[in-house]
Amino acid sequence: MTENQEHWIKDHWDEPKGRTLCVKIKDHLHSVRTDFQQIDVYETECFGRALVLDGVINVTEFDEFAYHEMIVHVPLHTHPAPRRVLIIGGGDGGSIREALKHPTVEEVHLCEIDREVIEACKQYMPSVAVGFDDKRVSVFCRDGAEFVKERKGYYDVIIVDSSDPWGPATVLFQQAFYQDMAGCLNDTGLIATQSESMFFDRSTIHTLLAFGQEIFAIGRYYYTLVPTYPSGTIGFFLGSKKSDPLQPRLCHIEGLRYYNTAVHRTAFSLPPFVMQPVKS
Ligand code: SPD
Repeated sequence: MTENQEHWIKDHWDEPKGRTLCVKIKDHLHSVRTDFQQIDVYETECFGRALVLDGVINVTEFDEFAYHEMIVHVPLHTHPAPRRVLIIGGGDGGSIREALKHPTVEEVHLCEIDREVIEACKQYMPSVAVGFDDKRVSVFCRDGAEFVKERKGYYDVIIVDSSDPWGPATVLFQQAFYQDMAGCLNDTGLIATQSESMFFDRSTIHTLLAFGQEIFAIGRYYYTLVPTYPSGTIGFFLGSKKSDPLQPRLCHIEGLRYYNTAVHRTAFSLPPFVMQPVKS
C-alpha cells in the first residue's frame, strides 16, 4: 500500500478513529461533486465495481447482496402482506431490486435526495440499479425527512437505506425522524433502518434502540456480514407496530444468496457484548 497510495480506496468513515479499510483500485470510472456529496465509482481489483460516497464505500458488486437482501427481506417477511413500500436513500437501486421480488408488493416509492447517485448507478452498476423502470416504482428526489412528514398512515414498510450518519444522512439517525416514520406507516407497519456496526458503532445502536423502542411496540437490532464495510458487519434497527420479526413468514423467493428463514431468525441473536455499556 505504501508504494502507491493513490490506487487504493481508503474508507473515510472510521479513519478519524485510527482505522480504515483499503481496497485496491483498477480504474476510476466516475467522479462528480453534487450539492450533497462527492460521488465516485471505481473498478476494484477484487470486489468488482464500488460506489463511494464522500470517501466511504457504500456498495460493491462483490457483497451488496448480503446488505440489500437483509435490509429488505427481513422487514418484508416480517410483515404479513406488504403492498406499499417506501425506501429512503437507496439510490443505487439494490433495495428496489429486492423489494420487487415480493409478489404482494404493489408500490415501491424511492425517496433519494441525490439524483446523481441514481444516474451513476444506472450507468456503472447495472446489476444493482435494477427496477427503476418497473411500473410499480416511483422515484422522488427529495429530502426523506421532509417526505415522511407528508404521507400519514400510508406505507406498510419503510426501509432507510442510508449512508453513515454525517452529511445528508445525519437527520436520518434522529428521534424526530423515527417519530415521523411511525406516523407515515399504517397500523400494522414496520421499518428497517441502516444502523451501523456492532463492533464499531455501539453507542449509535444503543441510542437508536432506546428511542426506537419507545416509538414502536417492538424494536430490535439485527445484523448481516459485509466484508467491504469496516469491521465486516453492519446492522439494522427493525421497529414494528404489530408483527414480531422473530416469527417471519416462510421464504418462497427463488435465487436469494444470503437471506433464508433460518438466517432471518439467527440475525437477531446478538452476542452479549453488543448491549453491554459502551466505555467512553
Ligand atoms: N459504512 C458504510 C455504510 C454504508 C451503508 N449504505 C449502503 C447503501 C447501500 N444501498
